[in-house]
Amino acid sequence: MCGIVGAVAQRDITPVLVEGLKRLEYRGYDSCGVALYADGELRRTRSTQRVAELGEQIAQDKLSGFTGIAHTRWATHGAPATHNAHPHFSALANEKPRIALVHNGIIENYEELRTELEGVGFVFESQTDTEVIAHLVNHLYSGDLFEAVQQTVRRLLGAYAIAVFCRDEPHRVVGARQGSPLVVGVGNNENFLASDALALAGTTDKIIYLEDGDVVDLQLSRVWIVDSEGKSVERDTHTVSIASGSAELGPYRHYMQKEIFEQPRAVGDTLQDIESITPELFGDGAYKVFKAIDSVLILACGTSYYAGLTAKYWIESIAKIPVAVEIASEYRYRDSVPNPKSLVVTISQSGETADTLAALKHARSLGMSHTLTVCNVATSAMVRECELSYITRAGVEIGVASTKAFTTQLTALFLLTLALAQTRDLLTEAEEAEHMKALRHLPAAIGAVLALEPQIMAWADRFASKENALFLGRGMHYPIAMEGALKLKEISYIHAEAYPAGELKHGPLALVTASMPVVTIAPRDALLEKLKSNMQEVRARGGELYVFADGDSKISSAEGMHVIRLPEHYGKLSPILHTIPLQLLAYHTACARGTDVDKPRNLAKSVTVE
Ligand code: HGA
Repeated sequence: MCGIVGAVAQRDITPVLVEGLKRLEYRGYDSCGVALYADGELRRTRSTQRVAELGEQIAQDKLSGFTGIAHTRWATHGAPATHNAHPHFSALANEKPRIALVHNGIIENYEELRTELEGVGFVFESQTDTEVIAHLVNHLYSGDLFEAVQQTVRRLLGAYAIAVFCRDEPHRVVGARQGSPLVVGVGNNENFLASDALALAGTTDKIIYLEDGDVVDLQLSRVWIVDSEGKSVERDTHTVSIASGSAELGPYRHYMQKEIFEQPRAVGDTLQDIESITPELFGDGAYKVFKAIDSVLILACGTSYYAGLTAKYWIESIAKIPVAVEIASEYRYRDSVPNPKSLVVTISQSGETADTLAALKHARSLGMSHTLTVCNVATSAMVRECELSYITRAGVEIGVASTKAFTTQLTALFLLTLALAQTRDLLTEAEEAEHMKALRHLPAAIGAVLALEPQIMAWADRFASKENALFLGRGMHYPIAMEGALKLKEISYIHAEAYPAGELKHGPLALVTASMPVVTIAPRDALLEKLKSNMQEVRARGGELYVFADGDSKISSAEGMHVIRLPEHYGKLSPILHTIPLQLLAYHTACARGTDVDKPRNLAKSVTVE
């Protein structure tokens, strides 16, 4: 989603701003822009092309300066067009622009503010909600930008991270956040702002994570933060190491392919040489929390939601604790019956997913104080907000369609299942040893599934000409079928739906014809015989089956039935292995259709707006 970079320095900071935007590019955006202070005035370059082209345009425009802000925009209000791209300027009538501003998030009361500001003479150039903030800062400005921004944010409803600077105070950038991430990068006689520390890799590794309600004043050798009450606050400075190498594509065609093939490493790293199961893997005090709870409420969105649904099968079967899984954006707006003894588990790759963060806060406001997050970013808001956490070690995930983040989430959730079972004396030493053995072997088992790529590519060529597909699974493989369908629709734009196979005859069978491929996840588990009957229902209607079977199941290819065999059945961890071929099928189908695999249309990475 949108990205922010800002800087106040004594050198030309254009390269820092452009490089920062490049590092945030993978999140998806539709336009970008940079504004700088130069020769006594504000100047900007904006583009609906890629950041690389913006860089060229900046060079042509001879734009340079010591103070500036930059942005990648993923439109929420107003079409993706140059006039809606950030930075937005605000000028008083017949004057040159005085305020430049970039914004991530959504201002909910923008219409009312717009009417008010138009009433006092401000002229709007865009359809964005953002532009009202720029004019409001200008309206409230009386010589002190920091003061004006503090007054401005008191009038805003919604979510925002902003960076703003003023022509009349050129050695100052002011930032503020509420519900959208923003960090300060501390430099040597220069300071920076960014929506993610990743943007500042190579510039500074000294990072301050701002909290909701904070407003920060950045000057050359001063970082001053006030909280939502206007009180001066100290926030810790962290030294972060950001592996810039992870952004290299290496021998792969796309980041998604690279990330699919990184899964043995990512899952292995997530298991971190764990010798045995203990609740403390989730943080100090986890044992007490796990003892105190009587149910689990999982809150998540998209792919993470499917990880949560899989975990429900594991936790209820192994730890015997009732689990509810809710889509975060729905949960926060519905009347629910809160259980203070529930463990609230949030799942988010970035730890900044706006819907999930809001759902977490909502659960807490209902009196549920036991919170745990499974997250890929140790420094994220989600980890800071939760009592307990497990950090997956997927590494930076650049492809918008999540792959290694999903399988590492599943790995972490399986560990959580075992820790919960142990706390309830439902895990014998022998069972623990057996599960640990399977977990340790998991990276190698994933490697064996990845070797099926050539066979899956052959299927993908056939899928490329389809417009619809059905995915079937049963039991704990039903959420994997949903994830497979989501992957296919996200990147190949083929309409795909998933059903628990037993539901076929209750409706979707009406869609089955020879032109509808039916992807079936067929592990050798207790439901296999039932599943085979469901497959017959498809065949009897002329439907074409594409079956991912386990090596030790007796399903063979026949007319209208194509079978790819995975290694032998992998027990409770089978959903992780069965995810891999579905990722490869989606990936190669998208390649065959020539879509933009890493940046699918209309989608963005780390969804930081509601
Ligand atoms: N609402 C603003 C910013 C959108 C955003 O943060 N996207 O991630 C706009 O539409 O320009």
